[in-house]
Amino acid sequence: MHQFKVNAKAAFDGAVWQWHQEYGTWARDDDMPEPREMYIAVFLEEVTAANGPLLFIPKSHKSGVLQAGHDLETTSYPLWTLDRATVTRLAEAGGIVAPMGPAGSVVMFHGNLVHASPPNISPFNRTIVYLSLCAVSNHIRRFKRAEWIAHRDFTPIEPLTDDCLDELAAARDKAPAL
Ligand SMILES: O=C(O)CCC(=O)C(=O)O
Repeated sequence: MHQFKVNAKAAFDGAVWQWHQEYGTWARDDDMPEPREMYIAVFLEEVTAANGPLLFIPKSHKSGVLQAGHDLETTSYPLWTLDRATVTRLAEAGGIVAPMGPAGSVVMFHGNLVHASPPNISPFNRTIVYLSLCAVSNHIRRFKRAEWIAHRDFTPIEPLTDDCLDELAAARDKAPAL
C-alpha cells in the first residue's frame, strides 16, 4: 500500500480537486513502472450530489497515461492535472458519473481513471478514506516525495479471514470491563 489518506471535504469549505489520474502522479513523481495501481475509496459519510462527490469519466482509464501539467496552486495537494481540451474530449465520449451512496460504501477504480471533485458548498461533511495499492513487484522506484505521502514499506498485504471483524468483536466482548 503506497498511500492511506483521509480526505475530509468539510461542509461549506471543502475544496476542488482538479481533473487527474492517480497513476499520472505515481509515474511522474515516484517512478512506478506500470499502471497497475488501484485506488479504493471508503465513504465514512454519505456522499450525495451536493457534498462534493467524486466525478469519474467512464472508460477514460483505457486512454493510458495522458499528458498533464503539475498543478501546485489550485489544489490543496500537488497534482498532475489534465487540460480542459483533454477532459472535454474524454467527457464527450464517456460522459461523467458521480458515485454516491451511504456511509460504508466502497468504490474501487483503476489508477488511470480520470477523476476530479467539486467544492463542497453544502452544510454536510463528506469524508472519504483512500487506499492506493499496487503489485509489490511494481513498487515505486523514486523516493522524492515524503514517506508519509508515498510509503516505502513494500511488505505484501495479508488478507484476513472473512469473519475477522466478528472475531474482533467477540474478543472485545470477552475482555473484562475496566
Ligand atoms: O476526495 C476527493 O474529493 C478527491 C480525491 C482525489 O481525487 C484523490 O485523492 O486523488
